[in-house]
Amino acid sequence: MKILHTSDWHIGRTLGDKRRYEEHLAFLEWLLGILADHEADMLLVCGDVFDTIAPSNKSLQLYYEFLRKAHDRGCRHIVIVGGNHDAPSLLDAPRLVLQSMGVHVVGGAVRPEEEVLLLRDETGKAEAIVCAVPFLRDRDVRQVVERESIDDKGTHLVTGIAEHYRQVGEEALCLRSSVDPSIPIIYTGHLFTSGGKTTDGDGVRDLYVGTAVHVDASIFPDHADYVALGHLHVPQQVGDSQVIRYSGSPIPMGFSECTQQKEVVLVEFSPHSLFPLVSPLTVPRFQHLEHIEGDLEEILAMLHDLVARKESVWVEIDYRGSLPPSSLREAIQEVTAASEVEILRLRNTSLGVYSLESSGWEQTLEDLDEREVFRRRLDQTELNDEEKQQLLVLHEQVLRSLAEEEIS
Ligand SMILES: [Mn+2]
Repeated sequence: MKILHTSDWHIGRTLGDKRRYEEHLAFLEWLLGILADHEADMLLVCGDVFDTIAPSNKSLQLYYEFLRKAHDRGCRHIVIVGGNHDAPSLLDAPRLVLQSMGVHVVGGAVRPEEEVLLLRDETGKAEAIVCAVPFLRDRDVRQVVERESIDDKGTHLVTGIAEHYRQVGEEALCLRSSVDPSIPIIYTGHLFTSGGKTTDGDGVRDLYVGTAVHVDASIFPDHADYVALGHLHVPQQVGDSQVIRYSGSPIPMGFSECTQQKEVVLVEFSPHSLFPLVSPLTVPRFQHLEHIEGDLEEILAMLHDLVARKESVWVEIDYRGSLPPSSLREAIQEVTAASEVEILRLRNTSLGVYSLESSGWEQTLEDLDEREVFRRRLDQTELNDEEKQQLLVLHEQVLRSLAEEEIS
């Protein structure tokens, strides 16, 4: 049984004013090739299929066409779970139609027994159990308790998530012993496990706002033969375990990920063995992103090198120096004009970057997250520290409830 594990496609993602459909299309075509080359029986997509809850028609088309092609080329089972970026109802809507192509969708949490899928080969023989657990929202896993503090909420949420996995695990074990004790049980998840690596600005939202809600890998049942995770964009195994892994995002979400090697994970179970062979496969780079920083001379030298490569490069520049933006732009344009090098973002690290006030330097809201904007706004008020702190807590609560709200 060969399984490919991937997550965090974020179809529809943009970078600056650049749309990234071509990269996604190239990745999905590549993935079809990999599925065929390895004769994979199953594909697991562990959340954040789309970048937003209301993906464009173009994004939907990429997704559906991929599913159809993967099915046509012999991938028997495709299991898709929702992430925090996905609208569960959007993923779930075509569920019955997709089922006929061996595509199993769990967009949002359902009862534990409904998340446990028994998958059969073409002869009807059971070949694997997949516990298709999506991103778990607060309302999925616990009762709201009146007057609880934010810390309590976090603790209750972690307990709720652990309890959900425990119940799913019980169902799965029970099912395996009644069907065939030699088939693997595979779990999915879209969450942040303690100790996980992230990079700045990789778009990994703090899922459980205002709390230090990171679940421990011990919430995954001991009998799990493989745990396929999504949410973190850096490919990594969790702790010492070879079989609890994040595949990471297949394309860099932003400049902070531009030097990262992107992967999908091949997981192979030989017959009657519950110890899989796990091999990460490198995803090619479909668009060259480059982050450069330095003074004028250094920046221009690096740009010259990039221009000489004669390939499309999207560049983020952090400039250190005192040239006004117009002169800097002019100097840069002299080098990059008529080349395939495009500057998507230009910042001055010694001037104004951390100020919202116009300094002549380009700064977009995209450079900041909502907390940072709010914090800066607070700094401009006459409020005392205690008042600021209270407002920060309230702001966190608002963000948290927004993140939990179902938008259909
Ligand atoms: Mn993601």
